[in-house]
Amino acid sequence: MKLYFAPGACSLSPHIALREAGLKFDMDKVDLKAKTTAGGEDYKAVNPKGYVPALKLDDGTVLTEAASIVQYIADKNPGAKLAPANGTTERYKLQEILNFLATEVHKGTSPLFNPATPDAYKQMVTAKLGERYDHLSTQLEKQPFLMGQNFSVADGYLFTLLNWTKFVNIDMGKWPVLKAFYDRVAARPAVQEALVAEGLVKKA
Ligand SMILES: N[C@@H](CCC(=O)N[C@@H](CS)C(=O)NCC(=O)O)C(=O)O
Repeated sequence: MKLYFAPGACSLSPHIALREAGLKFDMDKVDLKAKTTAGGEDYKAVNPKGYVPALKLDDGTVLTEAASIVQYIADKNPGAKLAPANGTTERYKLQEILNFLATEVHKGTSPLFNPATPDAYKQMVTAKLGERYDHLSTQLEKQPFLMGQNFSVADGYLFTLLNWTKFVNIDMGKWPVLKAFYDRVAARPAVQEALVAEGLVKKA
């Protein structure tokens, strides 16, 4: 398998999942402006949508969309318990959370990275995002992880999205429960390995 990633982007979520699952994989860094990879590939030929993440399987199939990729990874090693079994109500709950993260939080944050976004719109987006953080905070007040007592692929995704707050001028101090969650997930060895591999933190 090969993960196409950009440091600190949403591809960090499947990257964490791959390490949590203990799977073997290669990585290829994507230049999102040039749409080329460090390995010398034309990235648009890999993922015509031109964005990360993409996961190329050993048979050549390319999976895209973070919420789908992380479920594939979880199912590759059920023993790691990164997702409830397919077909169970709990699995639909996981999909509900992944979809919320993808559409409300991930895409709710994206405009804040764009220098062309007008300030008034940035304020609206930040306020709406605050409501989403409030919801997540209420959930995580009751339990350590989004699905309950155990870490799942949804937690790696939320960690990735919360990691962006420092770049978009959002003060996590307003959501101490989310900050505690962030620190809890950051302390996981697989997460540290992913951060080091992407050059986001130095090896301890
Ligand atoms: N719908 C996609 C969105 C992926 C996405 O937004 N990727 C960003 C990085 S976080 C990207 O590569 N942007 C560059 C571009 O759109 O050209 C998913 O959920 O995986």
